[in-house]
Amino acid sequence: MKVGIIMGSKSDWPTMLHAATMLDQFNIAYETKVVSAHRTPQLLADYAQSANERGIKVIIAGAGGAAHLPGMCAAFTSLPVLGVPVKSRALKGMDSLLSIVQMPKGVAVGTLAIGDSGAANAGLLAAQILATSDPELMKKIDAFRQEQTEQVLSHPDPSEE
Ligand code: RP5
Repeated sequence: MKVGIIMGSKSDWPTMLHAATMLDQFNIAYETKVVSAHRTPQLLADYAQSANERGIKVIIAGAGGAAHLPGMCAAFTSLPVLGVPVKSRALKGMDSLLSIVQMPKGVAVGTLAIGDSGAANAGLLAAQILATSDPELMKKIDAFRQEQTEQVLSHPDPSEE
């Protein structure tokens, strides 16, 4: 497994599956697991502290509300941690975003957008990080971007079906 996708609750999965789908697109091996900073703090410590020796290169951590998971995960490992703010019912993910993005200097979390786009881009960014030492993967990412560009350029009229 190259990427670990963790989330605070099973209820985060409909969002976090977009990270998994992106990794599938590039044939990158990953694992998915519910690891809660609040409900299973020891599991979080064990997961993050063992990730490097298990071969994980990047961790994607999604959580909602008082979203401590990405920051606490980053505190337990020097692997890159990408944080996904899950859209919460009460505050629409602004709480999640602010909880994840405002890391104090010295422990880094790369924060993505709220919700599905953020999860998909976390998968993409994880792929890009892995591609810095994998030329074949870099080619796949270049092709993905080229296809996206061509898709836009070949349909310039927004009113067409
Ligand atoms: C967080 O609390 C989770 O990441 C989730 O987004 C939120 C709500 O969790 P559930 O009450 O749905 O389990 O820890």
